Amino acid sequence: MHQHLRLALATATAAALTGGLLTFATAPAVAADSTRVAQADFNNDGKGDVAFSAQGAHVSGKEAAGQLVVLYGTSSGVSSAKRHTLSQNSTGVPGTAETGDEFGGDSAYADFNGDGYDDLAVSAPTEDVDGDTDGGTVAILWGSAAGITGKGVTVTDPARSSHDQWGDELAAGDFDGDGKADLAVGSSGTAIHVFKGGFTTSGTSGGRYTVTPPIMSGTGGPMNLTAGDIDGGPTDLIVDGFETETDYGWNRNFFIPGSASGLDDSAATSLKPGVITAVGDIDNDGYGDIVSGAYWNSTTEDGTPVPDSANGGKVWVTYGSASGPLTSEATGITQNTGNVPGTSEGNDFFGYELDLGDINGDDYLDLAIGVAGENIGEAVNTGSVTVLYGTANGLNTTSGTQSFSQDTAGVPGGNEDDDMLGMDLKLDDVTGDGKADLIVGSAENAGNGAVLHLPSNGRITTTGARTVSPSTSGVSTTGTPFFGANFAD
Ligand SMILES: [Ca+2]
Ligand SMILES: [Ca+2]
Ligand SMILES: [Ca+2]
Ligand SMILES: [Ca+2]
Repeated sequence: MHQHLRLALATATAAALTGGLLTFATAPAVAADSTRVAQADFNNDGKGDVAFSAQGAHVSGKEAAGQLVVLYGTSSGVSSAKRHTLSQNSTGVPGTAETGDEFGGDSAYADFNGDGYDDLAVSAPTEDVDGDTDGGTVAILWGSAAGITGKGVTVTDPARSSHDQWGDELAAGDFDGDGKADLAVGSSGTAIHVFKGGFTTSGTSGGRYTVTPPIMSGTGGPMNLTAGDIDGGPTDLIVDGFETETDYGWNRNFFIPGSASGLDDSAATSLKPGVITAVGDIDNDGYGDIVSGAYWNSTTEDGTPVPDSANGGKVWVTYGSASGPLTSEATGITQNTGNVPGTSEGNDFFGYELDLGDINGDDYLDLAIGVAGENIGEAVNTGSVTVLYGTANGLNTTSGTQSFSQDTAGVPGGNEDDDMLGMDLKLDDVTGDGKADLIVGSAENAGNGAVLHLPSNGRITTTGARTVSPSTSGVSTTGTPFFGANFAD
């Protein structure tokens, strides 16, 4: 979620001024989940780890230089006790922490060098590079038995003069099916640069090529990149962008299939809209399914745009198949669908963030939905999270649904204005029991941010719930660090 933080910053500012969320925005970052959902394990101990940004953090007095926080899974879940907090001033991390770099802006994990430890690609998308304002930088930080300790290399921008914000979007996947993880890097331009796997610890990749989805130029490039296998072949890429054929401001997603020769943009097809996407196999048929959050720019069933003010957000679910995404059969879910908790109201931002994971261990992936703009009682934009469970027939919207806010019994904290609970989230098994736990970011305390941990006992439970805060994690609460605004996917 790169652009997600900018949204959050803009939103917080606007909220402070107007008492309401902005109705425009660009996006958040999402997951490289494939059909079985690959969660990060940076220290290879069998327990999922989570990495997220505090990209607005002051570092050595430099505003929004940015930090990256990695929480390691334990049998009791994640806490600030087992973590690394890194900046560009940390030993081994390329670069230097400077004002406005926004280190941590986006991040994506995979075992890039094939040593068994997941590694983390991380950007500082608004870092100035050799006089190029907001040129952006990308680094890969290597995993190890000790986790992400800071040792890393720069992924050099091969076309600096043709775009800015190198690394504004990152996604990792095996797009050519050779068994080596590739890295897709977006920027302010339309071309996506793909570094082929076979990375060495000194940073050499196995080659490079570009793909160009049919998104409009001049709109800041793609909003989000999400890797996942939709058609049973090599990993595919979902691009959240803007449709070339329609008016500016109308967002559209694209499916770019992987192939033995890598991502094939000539075979790109259009998807339902949404500015944040996750991929995983909900119905356990072997094909990854696409969920996209159209939280500010939703549609009617025939695809006609609906003004944001008229809806609270929609999540489109497009199931995969051997022939690719079954877009014509996609279904839209809102808070008014079936027994989905809540009621759809303008600017609820239902679908602000999404992630898929298997909460109950039944091999059907379950969906967590951020509703970051939800008003509850007197608390404006306090936010909530909805959980829907997967079945052989897809997501169950009639029974078994769950919803959590900070006023839910057992959840730490309380609902306050502009907490924006659900501004990012992850469903990862951080306890190692085979059941995915829920990790939720918020803008708690005027943009300081916080990360809420809700374990699974077969369902998401508040037993064992805890909050991880910036102040216990080595992140200054000066300014608006937005601790937990953007999770690595
Ligand atoms: Ca681990
Ligand atoms: Ca590795
Ligand atoms: Ca499926
Ligand atoms: Ca499940």
